[in-house]
Amino acid sequence: MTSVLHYKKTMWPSRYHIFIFIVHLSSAASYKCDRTARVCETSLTVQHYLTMTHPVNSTVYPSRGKLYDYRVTDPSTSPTVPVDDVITADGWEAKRLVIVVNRTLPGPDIVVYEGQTLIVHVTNSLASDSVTIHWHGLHQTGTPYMDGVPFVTQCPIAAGQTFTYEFQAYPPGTFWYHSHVGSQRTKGMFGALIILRNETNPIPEHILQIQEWNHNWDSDYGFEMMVYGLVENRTQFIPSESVDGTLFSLLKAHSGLINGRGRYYFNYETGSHNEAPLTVYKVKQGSVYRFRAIGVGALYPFRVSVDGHMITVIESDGFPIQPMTVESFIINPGERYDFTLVANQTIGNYWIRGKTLEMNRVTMAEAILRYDTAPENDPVTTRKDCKVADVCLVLNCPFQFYPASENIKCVFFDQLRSTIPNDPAPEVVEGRFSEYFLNFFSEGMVNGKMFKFPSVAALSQPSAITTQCEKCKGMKMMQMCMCTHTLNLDADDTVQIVLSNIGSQAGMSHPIHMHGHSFYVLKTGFGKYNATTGRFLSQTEDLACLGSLPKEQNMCDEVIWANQSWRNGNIPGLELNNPPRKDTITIPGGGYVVIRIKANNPGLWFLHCHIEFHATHGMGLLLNESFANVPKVPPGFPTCSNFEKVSSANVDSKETSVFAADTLFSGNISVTIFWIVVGVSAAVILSLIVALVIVLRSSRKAKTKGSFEAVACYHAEPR
Ligand SMILES: [Cu+2]
Repeated sequence: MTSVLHYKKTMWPSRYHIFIFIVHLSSAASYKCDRTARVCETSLTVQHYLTMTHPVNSTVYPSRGKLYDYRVTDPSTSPTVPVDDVITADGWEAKRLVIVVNRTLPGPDIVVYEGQTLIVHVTNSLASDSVTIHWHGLHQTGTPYMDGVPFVTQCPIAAGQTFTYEFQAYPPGTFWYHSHVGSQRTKGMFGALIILRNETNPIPEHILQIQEWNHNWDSDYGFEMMVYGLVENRTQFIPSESVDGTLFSLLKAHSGLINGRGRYYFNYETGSHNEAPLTVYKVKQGSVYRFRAIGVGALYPFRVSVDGHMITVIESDGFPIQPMTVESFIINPGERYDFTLVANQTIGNYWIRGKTLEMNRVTMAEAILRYDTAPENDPVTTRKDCKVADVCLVLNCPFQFYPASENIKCVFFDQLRSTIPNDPAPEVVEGRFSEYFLNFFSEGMVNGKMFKFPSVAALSQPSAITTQCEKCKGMKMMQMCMCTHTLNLDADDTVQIVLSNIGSQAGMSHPIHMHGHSFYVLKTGFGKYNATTGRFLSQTEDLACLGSLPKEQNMCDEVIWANQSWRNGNIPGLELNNPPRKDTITIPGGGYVVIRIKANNPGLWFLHCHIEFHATHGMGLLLNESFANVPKVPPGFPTCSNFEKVSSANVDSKETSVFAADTLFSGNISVTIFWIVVGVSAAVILSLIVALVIVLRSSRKAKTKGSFEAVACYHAEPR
């Protein structure tokens, strides 16, 4: 605790660090569709690039918030290099290889209006990797094959190829696009996707994309280091610790970025840094602004605040909520929070701060809120001092308490209320209600299974899948099974899912993202905490794990309610009238979240942790939603297959058909339709046969034997 208070006093630049920073907010390459257009069309090119590189002026270095050619020895008398043309990241001069869209980090903003058709041509100009683009938060109703998940909704776009996405811009709100292949997202392949409502006089707005940054680690590197030994300078690495005392991660960030810009601090306590340029948000005194914050990072949640200003959160993941005014909010990878800010302070510069929840390290992102006519200087503002008489509200804590000494009160996401009229949670209807328990494990598992992508596009080639979980039987690696883990949902059922984070591997919180839906958040359940120190004490008692071992030693592959009377939706404390909706929700370590959807969007929807290397190493599964009703892919939609030569003798026809059978006959309605079709077909065929027999008998008398033989193939008799 002491260290945090200490950082609070000293980690921000002192008055000795007043530099000039000029950065334009949006990339010049941003795309905004005309309001009157029916169809909006744009192109994205994916390529490798380097940080701190100018396409003409070569290598650059930062000084006093500007960039200079590496040959410049006296910046005060030399021309600057345009900041907009350079991916600065945190200004670290040893260039990092990035994978970016249209040579910018983040990629260009895409801004369209609700209901427009968006067409995006994606060209993969990488030399070797394949890519896809997922449109995070969009429901893709009627176009599940445009969801951008490799080997689930489409074949990945190979190097040199172009794929065209086309879908309806729905729902309206703050979204983003990103690669869904490996760790490309945190190598830089992402950008904002804003779907505007058709409203008159919207307030001016800004986009705030926040992430951690590392000079040489990406998620792949971090994961391998974790698995095979994290030693640096002959010293074992110490994992970072969260506010509640639980271990966070070994993944080390050097800095944080807002809209692709940050700075590297040599020493947080003295405030010395590399003078890299930051993102500047310009505001006019007296005006109100909407900020669209997007968590685009790999792993760490950030607590976001603005010096001298309160934040009023009005929307999350595209769904409006009753406004909640707070000192700060916590945003996880994949989440979005829209907030309004009133520029009601003295004209000047103010820090926008994002700080991770790490207690034994400092990782922070910063940007500048600059009032019109304010000097182009670094702010000298300080963070709000939370006091007993003036407690700070923090929204979306993944734990129950901050230490009492911090004078912070947590507001949990499930305490928010939707402002959408007539949008209650889907009801429990007998026979049409299913409840599932999904336990997310730190090692990359859901209910003891590590998700394995098929080697074909599952949505359009279901019968070619060979990685079903049925094949796991007898093939478990230790206690894990790697397979295409799938949960079948019946059409139009009310589906309740209890997302949990319990068992022997419970620890850090997991932000879980569902494709194809915005679920209703009904309840969050926490473990036990010490209200004074904020330390985590024990896991929730609301859930139990099958097996003989106690929860803390149990893998918790099968979770149930501790009190069986809670089944069928009878859980105390559910908000059913105005629950907030979301597509990414954080499950607290040792706790759970109850969500509901109506299974009314046929498709194959990935449900996964949005911590990048958790997802790439198996923490996810597919919701196989009324597969029989899935819209057909457009003509000519690409297919793909494994290149391995498989003899027909090696094809396990029984197991191959399991997925197809589950998917084709997954719902009661589908089964009914199937039997109706079979019955009608049989009747038609029988009628045809009877008619033919009558015709043949009558013609036999009049025609030759030869002409009879010509149709005799309908008879089973040997000739
Ligand atoms: Cu996770």
